Amino acid sequence: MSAEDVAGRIRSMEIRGAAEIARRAAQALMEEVEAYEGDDLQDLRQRAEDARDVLLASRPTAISLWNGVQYVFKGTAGASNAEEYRRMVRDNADRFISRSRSALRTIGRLGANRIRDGDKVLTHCNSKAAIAVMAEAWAQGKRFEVFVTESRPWRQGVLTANDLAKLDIPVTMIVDSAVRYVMKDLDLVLVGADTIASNGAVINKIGTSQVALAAHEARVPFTVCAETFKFSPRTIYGELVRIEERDPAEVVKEDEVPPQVRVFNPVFDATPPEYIDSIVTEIGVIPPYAAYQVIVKELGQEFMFYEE
Ligand code: RUB
Repeated sequence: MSAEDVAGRIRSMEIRGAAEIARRAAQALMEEVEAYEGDDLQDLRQRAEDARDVLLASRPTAISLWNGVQYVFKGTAGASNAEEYRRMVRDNADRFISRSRSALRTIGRLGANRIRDGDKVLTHCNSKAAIAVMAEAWAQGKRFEVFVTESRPWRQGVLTANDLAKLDIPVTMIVDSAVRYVMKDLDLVLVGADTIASNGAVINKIGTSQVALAAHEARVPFTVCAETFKFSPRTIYGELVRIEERDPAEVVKEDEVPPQVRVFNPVFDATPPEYIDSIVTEIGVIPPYAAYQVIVKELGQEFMFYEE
């Protein structure tokens, strides 16, 4: 599939979720360079960089996409011919995809320790990392139930409810505004992340920060499940995370309200670190305040350059 096709599918939400968009972008870059039959390095480089720009523009908030793309281009500046460049992109993309899959398995194992028999867990939106944790705990024989928010306007909660029901995990769906009402009866909140800033703030599906606020009030641990490639090196440079706004028609159909009604549809929000109990990553369960160290130590030098 061309990068243009993949970017279109990311924009239309056919491909969604922070880790998945990063993996599919890496795959698309690999396919772009493989489809190039010539042997002109400059030409190939231009083709790959154009593909990169199209992919990066497809969804602005998730740093996973940017980190994944950076990973694919690692070392390619030193390629001396088209074949070497092609091989580097292919190897990097393969490595990124397999590392991201293995990170998900590790997060599942580490996060499962946080779930106890009889727990009532709440999750918001549809995060493969949060689901990996619940799937692993269930596979270990723990018995618990999960409250799933609807996650308006795209209703990713329906996907999550289906994912969990397939594993036989008992699920109760609620509307987003019922979160505070049920929170007093819950034991744990598990969510994913699109981006984690250097100060430990977590950017995830709109409404996540309200869930965190309700959890904080009710003293329910609020746990984020996220691979290290969700941490943002760009925030170390003081850059603010850009929150994507989508089409108002996702919230209300055009004929439902008169044209003078403005509809605001932000897709993500930021949960401050003080409401976050822990972040489950593939390198361990860490406090949100360790985000800076993760960025510097784990993402390493290769991510520490920055150019727009
Ligand atoms: C998805 C969302 C998910 C994160 C993490 O939003 O907010 O919680 O992307 O997902 P959208 P994962 O549906 O708008 O992409 O753990 O699968 O990477």
